[in-house]
Amino acid sequence: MSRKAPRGDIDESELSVSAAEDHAAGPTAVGVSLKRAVEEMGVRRAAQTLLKLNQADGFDCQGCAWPDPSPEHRHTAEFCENGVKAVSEEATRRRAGREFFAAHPIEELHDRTDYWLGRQGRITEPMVLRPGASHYEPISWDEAFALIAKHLNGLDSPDQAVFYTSGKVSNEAAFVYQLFVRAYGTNNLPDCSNMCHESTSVGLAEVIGIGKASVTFEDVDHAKLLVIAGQNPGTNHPRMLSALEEAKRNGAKIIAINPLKEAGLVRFKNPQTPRGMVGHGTGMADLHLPVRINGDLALFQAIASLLLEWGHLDHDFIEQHTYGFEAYAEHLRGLDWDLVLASTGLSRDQIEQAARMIATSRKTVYCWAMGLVQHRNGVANVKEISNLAFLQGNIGKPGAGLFPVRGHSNVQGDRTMGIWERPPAHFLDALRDEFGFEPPREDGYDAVAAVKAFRDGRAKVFFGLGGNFVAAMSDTIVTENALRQADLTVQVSTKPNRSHVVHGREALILPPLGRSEKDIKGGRSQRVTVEDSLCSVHASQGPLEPASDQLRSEVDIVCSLAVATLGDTHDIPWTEFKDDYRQIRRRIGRVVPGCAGYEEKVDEPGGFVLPHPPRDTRTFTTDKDRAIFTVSPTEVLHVPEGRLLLQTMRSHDQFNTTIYGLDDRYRGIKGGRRVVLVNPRDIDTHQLRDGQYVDIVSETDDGCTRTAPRFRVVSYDTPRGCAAAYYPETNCLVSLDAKAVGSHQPAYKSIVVRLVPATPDAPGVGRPEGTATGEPVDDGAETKRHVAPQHLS
Ligand SMILES: Nc1nc2c(c(=O)[nH]1)N[C@H]1C(S)=C(S)[C@@H](COP(=O)(O)OP(=O)(O)OC[C@H]3O[C@@H](n4cnc5c(=O)[nH]c(N)nc54)[C@H](O)[C@@H]3O)O[C@H]1N2
Ligand SMILES: Nc1nc2c(c(=O)[nH]1)N[C@H]1C(S)=C(S)[C@@H](COP(=O)(O)OP(=O)(O)OC[C@H]3O[C@@H](n4cnc5c(=O)[nH]c(N)nc54)[C@H](O)[C@@H]3O)O[C@H]1N2
Ligand code: SF4
Ligand SMILES: [Mo]
Repeated sequence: MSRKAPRGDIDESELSVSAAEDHAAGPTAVGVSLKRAVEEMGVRRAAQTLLKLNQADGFDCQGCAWPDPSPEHRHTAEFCENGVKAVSEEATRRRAGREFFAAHPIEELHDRTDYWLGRQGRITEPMVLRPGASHYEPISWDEAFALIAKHLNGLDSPDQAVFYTSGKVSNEAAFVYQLFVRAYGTNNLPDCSNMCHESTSVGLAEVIGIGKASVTFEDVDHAKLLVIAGQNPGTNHPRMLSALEEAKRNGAKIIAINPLKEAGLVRFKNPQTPRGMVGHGTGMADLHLPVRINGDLALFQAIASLLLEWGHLDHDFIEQHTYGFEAYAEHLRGLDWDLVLASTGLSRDQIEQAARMIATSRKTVYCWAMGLVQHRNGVANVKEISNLAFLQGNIGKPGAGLFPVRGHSNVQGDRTMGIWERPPAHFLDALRDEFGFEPPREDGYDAVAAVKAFRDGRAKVFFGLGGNFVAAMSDTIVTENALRQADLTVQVSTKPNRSHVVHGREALILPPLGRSEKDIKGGRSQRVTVEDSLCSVHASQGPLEPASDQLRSEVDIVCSLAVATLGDTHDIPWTEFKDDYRQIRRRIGRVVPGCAGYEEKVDEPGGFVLPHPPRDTRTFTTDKDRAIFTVSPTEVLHVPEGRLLLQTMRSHDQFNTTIYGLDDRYRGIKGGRRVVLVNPRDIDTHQLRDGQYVDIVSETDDGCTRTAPRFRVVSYDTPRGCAAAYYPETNCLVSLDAKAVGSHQPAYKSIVVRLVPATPDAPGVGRPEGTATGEPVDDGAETKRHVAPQHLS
């Protein structure tokens, strides 16, 4: 058994652990940013790029979907450490050209981690893997489009094709993509949102009529209280800390609800201020509630029951704007506090403290991210935090509202543009009226359903516009085996990743321009548009020369594919679209609600804000034409004896499946990623040792055990019974059927696991014995075992 890391790949024996940090950003962040920028881009290119990042005349950061302040409030350096990492990753000088693919057979690439693959640099030309071939080889764009068209036109039904989207795709590319897919004849448009804020979209749509945040940037500034639940802004939305600092300066308080004491929610050293660079910085959370994983629903209900008991309600709002209050109040009156304490792991005193802060705030903003939604009851969690806001009328008034903080920089915009497997009828009607064809009306596959369709042979062609589907999805081994059944897999990707090495019978990689790059078409420099977490739409234009002269924009790729596949069967001017994006925006203005006059509106510096009825006028377009209180049962997620509840999260040195580096600085983990954070008392009761190597084993309803081998146990301040590890290494533990009720979002954050001492107890990288293929091992016992190879990261 190999215990040495492949050359240049992750060597977990280098892993070191120190105490978690008590603040985010500060001078270290500036140092790390500059170092990363210069290493990847060189000094000149780094300066050229960063001065345009998040500026009104520049390009939108490829990192998260945190909004920009209005143009007059922007700094010259309007970005964070992780924004610099995101840009550096794209604007790197490294190249994975044809020589790279010629030098590395697919078999070798298959054993590499996503970290190593990503570090090889930008892909420079289209590549194809012919049936049975050992290497990817160059192919012309025209030949590539013809090959895809041949496959698509050869299917028995358009529903045998699946078109995935990741949330970096611009509004223009997203619009033409969904148009092409529907003109081709299917709604199979799963996206990263299915794994991300799907529970938010479903839950909010039900209770307020729209699945988006109800606040503005100013509301955050003027809030008196911010409740931040299941979110780690110091790492994942770092500029949010500046907004929180500003709010605190205006007198706001913060409650953090999180199993972990995340550094960014303890203290922030703002690099834009002297106090942040040399002083103590700003204290963030006034109260941290170290809730047990999945204890939020019970916590929100307990707080609500106290508000009810103490009479801190906005009766006018409840009466005029809500439905279902009585049933909800009835449920709260009967709340079982024993269940609450068991579920939350908190004391009554801690909960009362939070309730008092909420009771006395007249303007509260509720923020959340993955910690609330990636659970079986993710939709119920979203509805429950909404209940809490409704009780005090904290929606549709200044300084208050619901704020799901989105992930990918344009994930929200892609949905607005129609990337959705369950499109509403009015959107399809508008497409029909504008383009003169009848779009398919049946719902398509979401991410989980798409995997099942490949697994069961119902789908044959996978097309991914960005992202890294196989690595991001749950149930890695099942997902990989499913995608291997495909006739053709196509990935539109900037850099090599796992979805290229887990491929169908034939495979293509199509390299697009990145957002930081100039996009010249028809002699004119084209801009694109994006939407942030606060429904603000603005333009983005890259300043850099493209990584290769072979790259094509995503708009071009989609329109060219449409021409190759559909010919002139539809009256859609694909070539005009591809040569002049204003023509696309004109159509967006006519089809997408709230986008009339799109071109003129995005001409404004800073763009425009899409309408949001609850935010703007307290109008709720729900079934009841009111905000709806809902009743969800109070539950405790049952964790059998000897097991722990595992959440899978991001380190400070990754963007989803793109691993930038191996340091999770704020949590004190350096030089490796295969760690499992466990409460010290659980380490004792489970008869483990700090630093010991264990296999993480999950047992799921399908009777299988799933194993992620060789993780180092790290003693960490997390609630009893709870553990944490990084994604995507642990995705193999989440069964496809572990998903949220109502939204089908994988339950990545509540996995019941046990930790089994690994043998031999030594560090290293390599495949564990007997699991080379990653196939389920049927060892004759009642259950099947899925053991993931260790390189799955
Ligand atoms: N640098 C960087 N930025 C990113 C990303 C990235 O990978 N890297 N990814 C982007 C994307 S796509 C997204 S969706 C966002 C994700 O942003 P986050 O949602 O902040 O990301 P996670 O790391 O998944 O962390 C979730 C937080 O929830 C907590 N948590 C886990 N389980 C529970 C629970 O049951 N209850 C509560 N209350 N808390 C819980 C965890 O301790 C952690 O602090 O970030 C975006 N921004
Ligand atoms: N266990 C666990 N699993 C999770 C999560 C979790 O918290 N825990 N989080 C989930 C969430 S919130 C999300 S959003 C998904 C993420 O799922 P995805 O969006 O599918 O994954 P990413 O890692 O963001 O995609 C990275 C790849 O995108 C390509 N890329 C980068 N920039 C561009 C570009 O400009 N254009 C194109 N065409 N390609 C580009 C690169 O080739 C890179 O390898 O993962 C989900 N999976
Ligand atoms: S907060 Fe998000 S969008 Fe802003 S610079 Fe940082 S990574 Fe980019
Ligand atoms: Mo996400």
